[in-house]
Amino acid sequence: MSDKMNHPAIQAIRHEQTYVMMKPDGVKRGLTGEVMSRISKAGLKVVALKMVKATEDQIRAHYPMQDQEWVDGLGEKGLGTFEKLQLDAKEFLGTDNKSEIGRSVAEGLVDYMQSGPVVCMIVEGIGAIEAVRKMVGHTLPFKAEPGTIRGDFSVDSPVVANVEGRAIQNVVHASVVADEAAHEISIWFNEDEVINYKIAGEDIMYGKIY
Ligand code: IDP
Ligand code: MG
Repeated sequence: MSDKMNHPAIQAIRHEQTYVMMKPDGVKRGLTGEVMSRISKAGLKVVALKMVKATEDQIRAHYPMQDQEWVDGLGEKGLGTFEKLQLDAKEFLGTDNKSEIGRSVAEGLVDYMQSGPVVCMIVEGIGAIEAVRKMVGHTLPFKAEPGTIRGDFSVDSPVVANVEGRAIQNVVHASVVADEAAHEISIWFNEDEVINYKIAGEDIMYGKIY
């Protein structure tokens, strides 16, 4: 092995970690094994794992509930779909204000994530954050490509969800960027819950095979 392989920058790429969580609908539908299988087959390693009944405080810490931009973004996602379908959001939701809609979606999310067990995982490997996010697919199930977890296993729409006053049920959560991953890992796991071990494919998938 080249000495450069031990360079901290290379090791950081090699051991990148992301936070993945089966949401209550995914757990109840028995999709945890399917999702873990896809992650493992891609060569990524689950280094921490547990099923919990999330508390309200954990959910409020997990999502950036105080970040107005994030809240507005939640409102905008739904509004875009109303516009596309030429539906008047005001008629169905009583408002077309992105902040108001976003706040109500965020509160729905707090209820959704407590509606059953979640399965929490730390997933490690080269480019793990982006790799898992690509596997997970678009937030809105009807926009998620076939082949992605959300595309293959969910079909929800923000219009239907917002009119019903609930969050979109899209099977799984995954971090988008490194800061988010670090924050989420710190919410759900203590350091002593992370286990280092070697997976069977590690030498083949992460090293020279000739
Ligand atoms: P992400 O889960 O793909 O990262 P975020 O924008 O972070 O998407 O939203 C968090 C979660 O909030 C989504 O996974 C989904 O469950 C829910 N959500 C997002 N947008 C809407 C919406 O317009 N209506 C209802 N629920 C939504
Ligand atoms: Mg997100």
